[in-house]
Amino acid sequence: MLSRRYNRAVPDPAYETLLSGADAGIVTVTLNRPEALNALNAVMRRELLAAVKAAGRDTEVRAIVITGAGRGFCAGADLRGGSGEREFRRVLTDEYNPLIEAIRRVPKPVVASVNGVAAGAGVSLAFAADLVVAATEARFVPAFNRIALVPDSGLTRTLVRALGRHRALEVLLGERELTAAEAHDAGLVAAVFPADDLAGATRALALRLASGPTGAIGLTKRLVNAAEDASLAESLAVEAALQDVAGRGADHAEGVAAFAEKREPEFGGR
Ligand code: T3D
Repeated sequence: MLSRRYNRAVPDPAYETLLSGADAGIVTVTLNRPEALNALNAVMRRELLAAVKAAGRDTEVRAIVITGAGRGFCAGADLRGGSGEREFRRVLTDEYNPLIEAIRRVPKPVVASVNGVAAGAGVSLAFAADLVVAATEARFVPAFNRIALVPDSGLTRTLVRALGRHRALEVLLGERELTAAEAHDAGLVAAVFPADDLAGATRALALRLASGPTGAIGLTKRLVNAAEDASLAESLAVEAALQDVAGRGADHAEGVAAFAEKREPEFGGR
């Protein structure tokens, strides 16, 4: 249940590295280590996963927004610990990958509101969201090769699918950052706004999503996830199965009634 009734992100005693706010069916999670451009340390990775899962469980939450405090969105892995003795496979398998999967699987729309620079796994995090909106000065810096690492947290797949092999390699090997405008042109970013307008535009988008047919939105997200890997036959079968679920929801009945009565539907999210 949404226990916190406020419309801006504030310190939450449950979290050390996040601000969190909830109202109107929207949970806003703000990465809050601005002195490190919101780099992901172990605590933040754990807390962000917990926040996404909690929002997924809360039946009153109908949209999730992820953004950053200060001038950055997220600078990827926290590098302040140095390069020695890092357990890359374990950390990726146990911490980053579950976070990316949770964002992809949570049956509610997730909006990344990219307020500034994103780098490394911060780019992966932004593009794991369902809809990405960005400030004009936001930029997407691959960063991995610069410190002799490889892309992770899903970025290879995202970029190859969005840009194609050669442009993805140009970005990843050339360490060529994408501006917000370039990411928009590539279809990775839905819309770009002046910095001062980003929060308002994000809220308008989240409100629209949160007043939509939440069940059908969650099932549509599941279909899109499945369609990325499925054959046509598999995709058709999953569509049929999930349409059966959506078609039994109260929001579908409301949508049909509103159509017949020539009025706007009022979706309750069920
Ligand atoms: O072990 C694992 O976790 C495995 C997983 C790896 C996945 C990854 O994400 S690898 C990639 C890690 N990230 C990076 O390599 C990015 C490093 N940062 C940068 O390249 C630049 O900071 C930016 C391009 C993001 C922004 O540049 P700029 O000039 O706008 O800011 P800045 O001056 O470089 O940074 C501002 C502060 O943030 C600065 O602190 P200071 O000097 O003011 O006290 C800087 O040290 C700090 N900061 C930036 N990025 C990180 C960071 N602190 C810790 N970790 C960071 N990643």
